[in-house]
Amino acid sequence: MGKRKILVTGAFGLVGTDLVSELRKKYSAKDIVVTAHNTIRDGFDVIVEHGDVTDENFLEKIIKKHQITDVYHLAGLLSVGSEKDPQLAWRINLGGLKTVLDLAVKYKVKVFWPSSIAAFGPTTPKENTPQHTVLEPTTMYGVNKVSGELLCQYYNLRYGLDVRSLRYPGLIAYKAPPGDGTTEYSVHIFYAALKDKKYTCFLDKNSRLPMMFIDDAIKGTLQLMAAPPEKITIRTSYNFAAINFTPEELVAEIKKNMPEFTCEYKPDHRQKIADSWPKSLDDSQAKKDWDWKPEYDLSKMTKVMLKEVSKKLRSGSK
Ligand code: AKB
Repeated sequence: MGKRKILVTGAFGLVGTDLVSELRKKYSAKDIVVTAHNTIRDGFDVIVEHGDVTDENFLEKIIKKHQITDVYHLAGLLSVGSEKDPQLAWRINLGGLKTVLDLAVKYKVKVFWPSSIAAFGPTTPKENTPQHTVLEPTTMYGVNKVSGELLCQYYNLRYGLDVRSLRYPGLIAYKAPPGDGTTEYSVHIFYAALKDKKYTCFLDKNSRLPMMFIDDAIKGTLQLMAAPPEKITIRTSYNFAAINFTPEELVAEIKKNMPEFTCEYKPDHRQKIADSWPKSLDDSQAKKDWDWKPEYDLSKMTKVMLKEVSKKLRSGSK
């Protein structure tokens, strides 16, 4: 494998922020390019290109200029944001992906694109959801994810494109603020616990969902991208799992460290989205193909989140 030049879109989001820090341990600052919307401030010691990632000319210019070999295409709207504006979600989530895939074929670039547990729907088996199963999501975000997965597989079959994907569960991270998603209650809760000692949860206390600490997610993403192509047997998107818990279980874990913390539950429109998703996933294919193994359980993740979010709040950053 020759010298790699990496492009990350959506680099300022929850996944992108941690991914770029981890990539920086392996690659020099001049070998990583991130795209940023014009309004976003620069925050990394890597090359920042300002522009709109759905603009094909902009992306093509960057890929050519920096001779990009690998793209992590993370830019997109999450589940709640997509329900607010389904037309925009289609344009960004699907239109953006199609543009990246077309350019990747043209310039022989390797692609990572995140799918999500949102690809599943109410008719999918909820427990230990298999890799190959019913995909009938009822959210625009989920429709984008299933369409995107099929598009990735098609580009691999039709054009031989090396595109790889993971069905991310709810991701819990502290470096970047949470986006407009459903599983994001599990990030907001830490800020509220440390600032106000109380939180009002927008999901029911018994809503069990698949979740993962960000360090595991980044480790798995880089492992998948580093695996030899012959090991990749799934070109739609791999089931990817670590832990699963309910809001009530997370609250109990936070209370072990902060007994004064209280939480009340006021489920809103986001409950319907959560109810349409699985409770746990079978990720044996990822384990078999590229040795996937998570490290963080609920207790370890909670301790790190409390420590790091508290440090962040003390330092005054958001
Ligand atoms: C969301 O809740 O929208 C995301 C996801 C599970 O893809 N965190």
